[in-house]
Amino acid sequence: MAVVEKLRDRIATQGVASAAEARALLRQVLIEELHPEYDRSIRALPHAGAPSVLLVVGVNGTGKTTTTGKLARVLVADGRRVLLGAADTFRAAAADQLQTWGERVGAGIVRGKEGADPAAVAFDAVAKGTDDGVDVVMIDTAGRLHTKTGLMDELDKVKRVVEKKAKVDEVLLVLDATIGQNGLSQAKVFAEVVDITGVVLTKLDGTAKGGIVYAVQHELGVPVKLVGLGEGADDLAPFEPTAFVDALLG
Ligand SMILES: Nc1nc2c(ncn2[C@@H]2O[C@H](COP(=O)(O)OP(=O)(O)O)[C@@H](O)[C@H]2O)c(=O)[nH]1
Ligand SMILES: [Mg+2]
Repeated sequence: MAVVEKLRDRIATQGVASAAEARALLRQVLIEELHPEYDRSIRALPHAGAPSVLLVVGVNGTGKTTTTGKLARVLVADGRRVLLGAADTFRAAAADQLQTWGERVGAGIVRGKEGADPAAVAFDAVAKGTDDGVDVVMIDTAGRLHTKTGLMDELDKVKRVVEKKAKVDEVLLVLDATIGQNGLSQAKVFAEVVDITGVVLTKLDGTAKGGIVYAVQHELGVPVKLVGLGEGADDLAPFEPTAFVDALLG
């Protein structure tokens, strides 16, 4: 609606004479509505005596662990020392999956026993990262579709406990682009629990066009920072509004 209203306004005031001109205006408005001016950098620079801490949150299956692995790879390639924290302790397989990513991209891992307290594992990871002098600690969290209250308590606790040790620089919410508008309600629930600093929109390599970007940025007031374009280690890219709109318009 915001896009259509703005476009209608522009067309009326600018005396558009052809379909091509209207299309060019549509492109312009679509790009503007994505807020190209937002800061989309990932805050992953260490502080004096402490690593930067990134928390990765979202519903199960959206791509949190995969995104954690891919982003760790980008940071390692950038020359940073990265430690992963496996705070998804509900299934041993979840920590195994993260460990495999760590081995693949050259990042260490801290994991607990199956069923361990996620907040304790997150704390241990940040403590070890601080002792070892790493640059970045990335915490992969569990995201079961459980009750909102349970989710609130757990995530909130993870963040609070970590903050006893170091500042949390980024809370990245991972959303699956293929689930459309459902992503918006998920995003709202998470935003009530923790202050989201950026969104990662995954599975944009599928049939999804990712129109949810507009609603999510508008509702949360935080930028989509990264997009997932496949299951491979290199399939993560910065979100670029102009390129996104050009792909959208075909
Ligand atoms: N096609 C595609 N698949 C992805 C992407 N990101 C994650 N996946 C896949 O989605 C599934 C769930 O990912 P996972 O990281 O385990 O999700 P988590 O439960 O949120 O940790 C896996 O099969 C991933 O390979 C993406 O950007 N594109
Ligand atoms: Mg996972």
